[in-house]
Amino acid sequence: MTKRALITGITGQDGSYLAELLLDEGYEVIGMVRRSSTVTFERIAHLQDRIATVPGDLLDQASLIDLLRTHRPTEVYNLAAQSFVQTSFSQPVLTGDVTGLGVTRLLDAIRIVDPDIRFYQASSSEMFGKVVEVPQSEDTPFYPRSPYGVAKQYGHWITVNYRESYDLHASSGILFNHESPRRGLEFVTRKISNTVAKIKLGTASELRLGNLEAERDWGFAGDYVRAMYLMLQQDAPDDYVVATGETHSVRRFCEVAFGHVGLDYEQYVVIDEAFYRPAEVDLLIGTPAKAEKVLGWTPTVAFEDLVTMMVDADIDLLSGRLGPIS
Ligand code: NAP
Ligand code: F7E
Repeated sequence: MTKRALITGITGQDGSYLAELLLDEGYEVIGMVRRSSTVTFERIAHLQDRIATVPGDLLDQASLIDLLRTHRPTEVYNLAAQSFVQTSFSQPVLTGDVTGLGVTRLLDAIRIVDPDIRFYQASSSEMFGKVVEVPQSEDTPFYPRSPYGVAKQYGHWITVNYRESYDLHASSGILFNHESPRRGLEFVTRKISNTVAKIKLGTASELRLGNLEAERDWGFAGDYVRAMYLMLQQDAPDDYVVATGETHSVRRFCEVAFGHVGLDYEQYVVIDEAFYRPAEVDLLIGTPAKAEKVLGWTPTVAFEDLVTMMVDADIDLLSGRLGPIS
C-alpha cells in the first residue's frame, strides 16, 4: 500500500525537515498550506517538484474534512500552530483557536473520514512551564506559563482523549526546543546566530535581547522529526518526551555563538525590556529515556555543534554563498 503522509505546517521549520525524511522513506508527501498574499514556501522550495501542496487551514473544519476525503493520507502529522510564545501573549485568542482547537478540528476530521489514519500531535515542553520536577519526563505534571503553553496542553489532552474515546492511533511528541538554520528569525537562537553573522559581516552593531538567564534543552530539528516518524511506526500509540537531556542558558548560547567568530558577546548584547515576557519559563531539561528505549531514538548533534552550525549557515546566507535551505 502507498504510504501517504499529510503534513500540516509544512512551510515551517519542522515541516521542511519532516517532508525530506518522509520522501527518503518512500512516502507520497502532501503539505497543507494556508492562503496567503505572499508565498511562504522558502523552506520547501527545494522540494516543490516532489511534494503536493494543498490548501487548508486549521481554523476551517470543512477544509480539513475535504482535504482528507480527497487525498486519503495514511498518516497525518499536525505541525501547524501559532508557535511563537511571545506572540501568544498579544494574540491569546488566535493562539487558542489555532494551536488548541485546531487539533480538535483535525482529530474530528480524521474520526469522520477515516479513523485508521495514524496521527501525530506536536506537543511541547512549554506545557511543563514552571516546572514541578527536574528533569521533565512523560509523567511530569504540566504547569504552562503562556497562552501558547495552555493551548498546547489542550491539544495534548484532546489527542489523548480521541485516542481513548475512538481508539485512534494518535501520538504526541512532547518536544523540547529544537533549532536549525531554518528556524524562524524571531526565536532566540536564530536571532542570535543571524545577528552574530551580521555583526561579523559589518552590517549590525548590537544584539538586543531579553532574559539571558532562561535555560533551554536545545536540540537539532533534523533529529527531532525522526522521532515524530518513529512514533507513528509503533504498533501502539503513545506519548514521548524528545530532548537531549542537557540544558544551557541564553547567555551561554550567546557566548558560544559570538566566540565562534572571535567576538566577545558582552560587547554587543544589549538588554531590552521589550523582549521580556509577562511570565517566563526559567528552566527546561527533558529526559529522553523512553524515546531512546522504545523508539531507539537518540540526538546526534551536540549543543556547541548546533550553535556553530547556525552561525556558519547565517554567514553563508548573508554573504550570498548559499540559498536559504542548506
Ligand atoms: P513554525 O516554523 O512556526 O511553523 C508553523 C507552521 O504552522 C507554519 O507552516 C505555518 O504556516 C503553519 N500555520 C500557522 N497557522 C496555521 C493555520 N491556521 N492553519 C494552517 N497552518 C498554519 O513551527 P516549528 O518550529 O516548525 O514547529 C512545528 C510544530 O511543533 C508547532 O506546532 C510548534 O508549536 C511545535 N513545537 C515546536 C518546537 C520547536 O522547538 N521548534 C518545540 C515543541 C513543539 P505559514 O508558513 O503560513 O505561517
Ligand atoms: O525563547 C528568551 C525567552 O522564543 C527561548 C518555540 O518553538 O520552544 C520555543 O519556545 C528563551 C525564552 O523559544 C529573547 O524569554 C531572551 O526564555 O526562542 P524562544 P521558546 O519560548 O522556548 C518551545 C518548546 C515551543 O514549543 C515553541 O513553539 O529565550 N529570550 N531574549 C528571548 N526569546 C526571544 N524569542 N527573543 C529574545 O530577544
